[in-house]
Amino acid sequence: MDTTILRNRFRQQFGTSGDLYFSPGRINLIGEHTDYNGGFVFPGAVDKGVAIEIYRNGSRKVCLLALDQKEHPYVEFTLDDTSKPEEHWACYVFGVCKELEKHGVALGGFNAAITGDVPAGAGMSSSAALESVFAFALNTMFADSRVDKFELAKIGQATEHNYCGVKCGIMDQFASVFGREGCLIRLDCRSLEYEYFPFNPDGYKLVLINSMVKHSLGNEYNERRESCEKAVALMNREFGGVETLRDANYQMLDTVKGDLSDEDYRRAKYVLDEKERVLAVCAALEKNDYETVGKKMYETHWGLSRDYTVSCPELDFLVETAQECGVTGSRVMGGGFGGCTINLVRDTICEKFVSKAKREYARKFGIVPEIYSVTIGDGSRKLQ
Ligand code: GAF
Repeated sequence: MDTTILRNRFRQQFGTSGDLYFSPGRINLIGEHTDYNGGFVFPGAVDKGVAIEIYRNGSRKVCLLALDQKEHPYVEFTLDDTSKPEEHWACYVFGVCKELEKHGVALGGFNAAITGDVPAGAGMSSSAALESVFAFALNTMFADSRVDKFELAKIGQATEHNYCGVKCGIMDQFASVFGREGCLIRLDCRSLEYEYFPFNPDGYKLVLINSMVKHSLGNEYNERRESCEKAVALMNREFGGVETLRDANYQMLDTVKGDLSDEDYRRAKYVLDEKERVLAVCAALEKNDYETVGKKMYETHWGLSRDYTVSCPELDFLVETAQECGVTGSRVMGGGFGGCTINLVRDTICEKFVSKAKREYARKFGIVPEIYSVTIGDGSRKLQ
């Protein structure tokens, strides 16, 4: 990312220069809404993210300038404030400060300027990138990097839970902190064991299509999580040992079906289905069998659309268009309710698919979707 503007604006605003840090957004090949259910996910960091310039100011004040915010781009709070700022974007930084302090980090005040190139609301985790970049930078500056990377990811997640109203899982922050160039991360969200998985599918590309329907996770996301928790509580009462849907199976779920609403049952069933799909994708990737990977991606999409109900007509249309074009795999990516589809596309049909998707989508919805070809990059880091 070119940081020239960031540097200039920082100097203009604060009259000094500081250090630069970067954290990326993420993609996820498969394993959606499995993270808070103790399951597996398959994310990777991208080459787009959030960059900050930051400088200790020797006071207790935090002064933030968000270059990409049109309204209220400048916010100040102090480290002693107990209520969060009014500007939603600043709550992410406030939350990270509070969560780092809970980890015993003695923060001092700082000035920071923020910019990014992850499209907001596209399902690529711009918020996790923002949390991670501050967690990483402040840990470096005020704690000599004493807080380990697992805790940094959890600090981002706790920020979402406690200051931003989203009861998210760990996937996004984990991918942002732990990303590695050219690799997907197979992450077990129960144990946090993870493995880097070189991903360079010969003859295929990963392409994101942004429906431009802005997703914002909140109540609807939290409701999905509650549905899963209801099913877990019932199965645990009946069978014991069911802490998350990871511990459940179809037979258990069917036993408690009568006590669940149809909606809750279908959501829990989607998670069990997705659990199996992720394992199937792992096996297929070992054999470079991308056709099976793609088939599972489509299954995930229709599960998310029909059972988990986190899709929308625009995303369904993009996936149907992919299917018509013979794209290997396509599905909504991330929390849903808008944002991008992720597409596994053979090189030979990529151009044709992209231009058809753009044309047909614009014709039907009157919006031209943005296209991003995916480059898998490194996680949180200090820039030189
Ligand atoms: C969002 C959340 F932040 C993640 O934790 C995850 O649940 C994802 O939606 C769905 O897989 O990105």
